[in-house]
Amino acid sequence: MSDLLTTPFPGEKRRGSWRGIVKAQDNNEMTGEAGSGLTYPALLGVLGGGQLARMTGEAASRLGVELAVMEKEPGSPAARIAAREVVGGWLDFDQLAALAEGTLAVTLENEFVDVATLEWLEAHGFVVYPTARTLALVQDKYEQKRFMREAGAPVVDCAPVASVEDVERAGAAWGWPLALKGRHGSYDGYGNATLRGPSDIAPAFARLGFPARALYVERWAPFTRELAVMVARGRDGAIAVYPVVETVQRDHICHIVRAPAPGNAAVIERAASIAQRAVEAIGGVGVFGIELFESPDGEVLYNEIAPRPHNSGHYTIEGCVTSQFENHVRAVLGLPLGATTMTAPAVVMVNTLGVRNGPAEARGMARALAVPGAHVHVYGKLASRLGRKMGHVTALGATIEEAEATARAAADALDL
Ligand code: AIR
Repeated sequence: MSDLLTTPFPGEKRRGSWRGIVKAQDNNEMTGEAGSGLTYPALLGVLGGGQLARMTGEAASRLGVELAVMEKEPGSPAARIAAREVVGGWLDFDQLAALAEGTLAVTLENEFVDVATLEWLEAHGFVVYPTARTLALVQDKYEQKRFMREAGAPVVDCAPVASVEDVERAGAAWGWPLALKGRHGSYDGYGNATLRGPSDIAPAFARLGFPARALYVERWAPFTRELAVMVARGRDGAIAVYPVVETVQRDHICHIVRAPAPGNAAVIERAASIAQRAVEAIGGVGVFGIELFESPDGEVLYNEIAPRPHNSGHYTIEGCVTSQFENHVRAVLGLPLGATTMTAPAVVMVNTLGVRNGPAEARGMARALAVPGAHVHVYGKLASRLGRKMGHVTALGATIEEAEATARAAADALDL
């Protein structure tokens, strides 16, 4: 099993020895004294038109920056608040040119964009962040983990899968259960399976669509909770790290985010440091969401990085001095990053997922809006689907319990 990464969790031992740091493209024309202005109309191109693009647009708008949005279907949530809507697939180069023309920079809001799309934009002289290089380093989750591990991050053992035998060998080496995961395009737990033994392999292959979908297998990592950190990195390499948060998933989808994550200060510090180093290792520019696991013995394990604003950072809109979306805009435009300090001792975000299939309708809105202190966000998706992310609620408080009670009360009232 030459491809198996068989070292046990390296944890602390590897800290301080990160290798393979990619230098950012230092294209910093707007942060210097001489060029510290924007010219208007100022357009930011975004590949993807979902809620992340829409919230990026809200933040951009306050800086006088408007969005050009490209999505496969017309009428996406972000397109409806954008100055320019372009409809097309990622490799529709005429439409890509139409998106990028006249923009200050082009960014993305989901990592399913083709690397070739970013390469085409870069080759045609457009400013693109995150870069094609950065996206290429993270898009294949197996390669991402291998890269991060080689760079010194504490990453759980994993191996690519080409056959049933590969998984059986992993089981023999690491024991059962194992996690079988999609290498591309899986988020919110879509495309993952738990294997309790060899007889689970064939059904999991069928369910996950192997071999059409490439898979990798991962050693089972018992963890006590999930942590996440948003990190913003500017074109000049400046770093702004947000507070470490605790995330709670329900059916593999982010359900609650608690900020700051309660718990041992050393654990929190380690999580922040792993996240910062991960973004530096890939030469990231923009904001990045890093998901981590805390193990029962207080180790912190790297799970994955998203090269974009992230659900675990929605709390920053009201909960931090500068939101993840504003810092994303600042970073990709070459503007100075803003403070990531929290605006309250405790902030909690609760997601509101679709409870029916059909045209979207914000039932319960009046009751949700009547909850004092609840910041209600509805993404304006035209169709609801069971489990689809339709909105979220954030509340600030003196304690996590207080904030959570407020956020839950409003989220429970919403019926999207
Ligand atoms: N998204 C991207 N990667 C992960 C997530 N959650 C966001 C992006 C994308 C939207 O989810 O904003 O455009 C797609 O949501 P949906 O409900 O249409 O699948």
